[in-house]
Amino acid sequence: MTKTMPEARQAAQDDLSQAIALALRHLQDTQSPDGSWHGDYGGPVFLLPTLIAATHIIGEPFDRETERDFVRYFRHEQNPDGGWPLHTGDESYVYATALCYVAQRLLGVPADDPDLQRGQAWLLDHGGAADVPPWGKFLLALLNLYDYDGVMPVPPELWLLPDGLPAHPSRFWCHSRMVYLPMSYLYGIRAQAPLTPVLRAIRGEIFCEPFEGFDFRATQTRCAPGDIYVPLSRLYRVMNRLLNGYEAVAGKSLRDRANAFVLDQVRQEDENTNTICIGPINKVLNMLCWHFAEPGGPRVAAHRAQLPEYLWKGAHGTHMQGYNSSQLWDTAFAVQAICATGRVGEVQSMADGAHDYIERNQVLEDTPNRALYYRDPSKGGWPFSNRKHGWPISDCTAEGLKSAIALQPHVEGPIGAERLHDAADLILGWQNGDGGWPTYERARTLPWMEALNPSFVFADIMVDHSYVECTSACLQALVSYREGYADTVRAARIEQAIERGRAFLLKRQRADGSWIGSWGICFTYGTWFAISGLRAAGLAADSASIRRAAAFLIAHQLPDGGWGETIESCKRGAYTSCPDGQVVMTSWAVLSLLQSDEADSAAVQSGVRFLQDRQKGDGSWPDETIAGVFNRTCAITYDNYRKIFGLWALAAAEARLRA
Ligand code: LAN
Repeated sequence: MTKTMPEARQAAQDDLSQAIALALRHLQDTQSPDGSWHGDYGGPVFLLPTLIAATHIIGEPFDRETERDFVRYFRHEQNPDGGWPLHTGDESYVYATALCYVAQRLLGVPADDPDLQRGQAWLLDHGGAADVPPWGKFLLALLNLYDYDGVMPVPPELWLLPDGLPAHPSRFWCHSRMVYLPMSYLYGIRAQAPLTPVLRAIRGEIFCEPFEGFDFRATQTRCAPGDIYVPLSRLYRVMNRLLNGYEAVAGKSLRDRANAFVLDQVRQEDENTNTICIGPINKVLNMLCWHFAEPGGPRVAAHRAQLPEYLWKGAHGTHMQGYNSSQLWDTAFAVQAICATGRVGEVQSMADGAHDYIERNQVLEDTPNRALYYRDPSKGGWPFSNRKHGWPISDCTAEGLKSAIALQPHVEGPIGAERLHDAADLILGWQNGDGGWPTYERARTLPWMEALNPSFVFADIMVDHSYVECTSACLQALVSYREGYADTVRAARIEQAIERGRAFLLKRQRADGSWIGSWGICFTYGTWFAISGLRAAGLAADSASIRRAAAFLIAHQLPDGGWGETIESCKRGAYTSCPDGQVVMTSWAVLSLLQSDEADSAAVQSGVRFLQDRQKGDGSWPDETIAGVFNRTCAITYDNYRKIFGLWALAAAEARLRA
């Protein structure tokens, strides 16, 4: 007997409702005791070798079992061609191959191990250590596997220049600044591990030429062609010549003063972050600074004790993560997904736990003497991971604020209004001159400073530009804050900020209707943020901009009903489909279309069907392609995204049916 139309609709709604209940249960089952969702934040392969090099240099390696698990990870990441990728699943890079090879040798894997031999063959085929990009050469120099003559100069004296100069290091994007900081100290003192038999042996394994007598100076600006995404600019080459000239005549007393200045900055970063540091690289380099400045001292011990914070034991071995965690970020999205189901009362303890986490991890104070240490205000902000880490971020603050507000009616003892005001004020203060929002700090210099990017491998690392995602998140947060909490003065400021933010988003829309994302892959991510921001800022579902965006998404739907993009989208700046739909990207597309006048279209229905079909019996979704990215070239795993965005998209679809 065939079902009547209303019956069929009812059955479909029941199915959807069942899928949501399962996804909610799965979310509940995977919540950590602290109320957050804690998942793997791995992906970049070049990080673990840095950590292994550093623990080797300070003479405090990990226990044997962990070390074996590091090796297991390296084996898993090795490509069939013998090399290692920049991030899981990528092509082989000279950068990663040299570092992963060396790290395994330091872990005790013998040179005649067949996998290492394949790695070595690939490396030597592609230029060997002399073609490693600059950050890799720097690490090799620390290990005494490279001569400092072959390292592009990073003199600490640059910190002593007038800080009004556009190229003063204090004006760099905070991640580059905080890497450059310890690097300049280590470079300034030419820090180097003592030569041991294993290091001497490695010297003979990673070069195409004999180490002794090699012309290191000539290799400073060399980089394997396959590793290059951003070629070194002419400006940098000129500056590099000047810096080499300076190094030849640098006087001791100025160097000592500069080193002392830098070390004090390093100390403050350690104290501000409870020795976690802003990211994985400066964490390891700061530790090395103390190893050379105060060997065996308490600061080295404090750093060493915090290292495991960055490790993740996964199914294929233990690796280093891109941040100390993504807990706040994931938890804020989880809260919004839960609220979208309209069933908070059914999962009260989960909501209470998540609220606790968000409450306990808002930053409540500015950092001490912040102007001396080039820090902006922090009070009221939310970090990406936790309060201990302490660096607030614009969109993390925005998602923190949105989720705190969403939970206000549902929890006992919600976050007080004063703290919400602080968050809103911080967000208002972060807006850039172009109307968009940066990641951590208002832009401190001009976009052309990207010409001083020395990395070859990553793009957009010198300036905290305005981003579509950050702008959208901040707009949405300001709108929801204004509705319930803003006084008239703040409301007027918010009105203006929204006006400018909205204009920024509209200006960034591409001719094809899409927005490119910078921190997720890629157009589905950027477009979801932009549509959500514009709708919050008052644009109608049937406005020309949103219609064009919806048409773009519909044009890229795959035959299986889903959406899926690869990191090539980010690298090429052009939509690059996966063969099959992916749960996370499909969720972003569905969430976008539901805010457009295509909300009831067949495209949405088949997208939702795709999500339901992919869901497993326990409410989870299977592992799939990496969804996160940074600096255009490096993918990063957001382990919790499937369960959060899968649930959110289903919940939003159900709300639409009910409406
Ligand atoms: C992150 C992680 C979080 C991410 C979001 C909040 C998701 C984003 O919306 C804004 C940018 C931000 C804060 C971000 C920037 C770049 C980071 C810090 C990372 C992707 C984590 C690791 C990466 C960092 C630069 C890795 C170290 C490598 C270097 C090139 C220095």
